[in-house]
Amino acid sequence: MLIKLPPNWKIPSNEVTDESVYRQRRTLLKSMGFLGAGTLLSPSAHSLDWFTKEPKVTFETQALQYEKQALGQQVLTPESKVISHNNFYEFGTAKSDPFNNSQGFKVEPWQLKVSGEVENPITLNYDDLTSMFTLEERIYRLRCVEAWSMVIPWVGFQLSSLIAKAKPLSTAQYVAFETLEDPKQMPGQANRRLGGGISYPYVEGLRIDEASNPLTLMAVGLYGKTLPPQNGAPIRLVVPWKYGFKSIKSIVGIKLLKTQPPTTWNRLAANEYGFYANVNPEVDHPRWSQASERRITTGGLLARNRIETQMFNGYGDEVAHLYKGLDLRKNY
Ligand SMILES: Nc1nc2c(c(=O)[nH]1)N[C@H]1C(S)=C(S)[C@@H](COP(=O)(O)O)O[C@H]1N2
Ligand SMILES: [Mo]
Repeated sequence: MLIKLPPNWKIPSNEVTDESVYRQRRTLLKSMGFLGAGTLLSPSAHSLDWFTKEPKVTFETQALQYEKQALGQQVLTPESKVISHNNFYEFGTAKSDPFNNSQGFKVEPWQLKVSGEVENPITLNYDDLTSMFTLEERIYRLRCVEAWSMVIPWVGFQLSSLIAKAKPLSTAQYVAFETLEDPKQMPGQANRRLGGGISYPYVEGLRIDEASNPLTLMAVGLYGKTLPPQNGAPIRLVVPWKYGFKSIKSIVGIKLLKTQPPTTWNRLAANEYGFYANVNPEVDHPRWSQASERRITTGGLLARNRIETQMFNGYGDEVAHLYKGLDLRKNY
């Protein structure tokens, strides 16, 4: 008898909740007089501010058609936090910069070129991004190397489907990704201080077997709508078992290669950021522990939400086999 089990990422883990809890909390905070006036001056005042301020959205997102994933037991990070607490150095290094500096970002027209060691190089235009493949929802944990994490309902398609369309040659061993370079639109690329001193365009890479893993997602949306700029519009990578910096945003180029490509954070500080960057609670960052993380969920000012970090961010069943025989202390 064939028993078809759902993949691990579909199986719920924590307790059920959703954004309504967060809204109730806001109402409560408001009634207690916490919201509105920016009177607190401690460092936590700032986090209260970005947790509770309704972001001023001017960029227009569109509703997507996609196969929904059951919410199950995951505690989603509220949309308001997913879109206002970001790392996207092209728009500035502060967590609120990407939102604040990207609302005028132009995503149309867009071109995503797939090239290199392939039989069939292809270019996807803006409309192709959401129409070439059946879109599905994937609720994934996102674990930043800075030790905070979120649970995000992405919408997208497997990178493996795109790679298959390009017909990889047997010589293709790695996949390189490149973000748009446009200093006129991306102030962090025009100003070294604002852009954190990293060299642009931002580049990332995966081994071909990592790129082909069913978990590896090309996201075109979140919370059922097209991506806002600060989250990597119009298309970004999501590799849920790796530290967030691998999940490169606003991609214009995907190139299949024979050899391992350079990656932005590894280039900047090789002793701190490896090529693999698999989430691993046993291998600390040279400057901080990776054993636990601050889960950003529905809690406000007083929420601690410190949880233990899981090996491969909890996706070991799907990906541990990729690293058999590899020393994960050396290959961090
Ligand atoms: N091009 C580009 N991609 C990027 C980054 C960046 O600065 N530039 N930051 C990375 C980091 S460190 C993280 S944690 C995630 C954050 O994704 P989110 O803002 O959608 O949560 O994006 C990653 N992708
Ligand atoms: Mo990150």
